[in-house]
Amino acid sequence: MTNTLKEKVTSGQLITLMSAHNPLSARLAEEAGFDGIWASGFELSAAYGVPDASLLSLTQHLDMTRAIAEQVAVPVVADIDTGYGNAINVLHIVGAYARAGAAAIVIEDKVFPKDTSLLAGGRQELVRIEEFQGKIEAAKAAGAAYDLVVIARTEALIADLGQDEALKRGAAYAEAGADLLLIHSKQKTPDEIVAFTKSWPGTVPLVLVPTAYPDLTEAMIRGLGKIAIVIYANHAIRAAVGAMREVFAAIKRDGGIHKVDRKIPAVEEIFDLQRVGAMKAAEKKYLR
Ligand code: SPV
Ligand code: MG
Repeated sequence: MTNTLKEKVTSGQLITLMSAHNPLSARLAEEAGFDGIWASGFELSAAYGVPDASLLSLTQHLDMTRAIAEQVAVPVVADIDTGYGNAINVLHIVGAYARAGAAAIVIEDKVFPKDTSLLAGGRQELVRIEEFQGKIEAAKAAGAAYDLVVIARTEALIADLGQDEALKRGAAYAEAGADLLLIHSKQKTPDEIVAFTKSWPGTVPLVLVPTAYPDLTEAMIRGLGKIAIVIYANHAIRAAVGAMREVFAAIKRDGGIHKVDRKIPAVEEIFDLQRVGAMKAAEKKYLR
């Protein structure tokens, strides 16, 4: 099977990924026209009601990645956090993600257990560069048979280690064989990311997650060059939370569902998202 994500990266167009925490949100993202799905650790953690701090098991995230990949045609990029341990854990799990249908994995250079990146005062401790190079090499080796894209993510700016450290780590990760580099930032303006992009020698293309600096538009990202992928990393769960809060409050306020009914998607829309039509067609064909 050809890796369509790899083809898109090679084509030079800016790839947009939307987050998902289940197959339904992934299907909605595909329907909206995103190029691929971000199987986000943050979103899945939030969906389980727990912090994004290495609390969910590998199996929980792997199973959700598989369930998502089974329901969409666009490529799925799996957020494997720190790789659930050391390079041996990475070697052990990356093939499983590829077999689950992931087109790419993103692995970050924080210590296990990690803390989420955008939390004020979060624990942001990085592993040694050599150790992370070993993890990247393990991921490449385990993914080779599947043509898996390996994206190395540095948290140097998240950990306040500065541009030089971020550039040094990026270069070391590209040297270790990473296909792309995700550079994460928690600054409220794009300045830090713009400065990094300008200094980046372009050894491998970059991946951005503009959650903290939402003013950086796709047009601006294209203008910067060197950036292959933009990830909208938590907009499915935030949209879901906003929509549920609003509807639940309205039902309580109105004392029934009589007012909201016309404002929310009809049950038939959900049937469509469940592909009930295809099942009905199959019933005609196979049920005797
Ligand atoms: C995620 O969506 O799980 C991410 C992006 O890794 S962030 O939450 O910003 O770390
Ligand atoms: Mg994550």
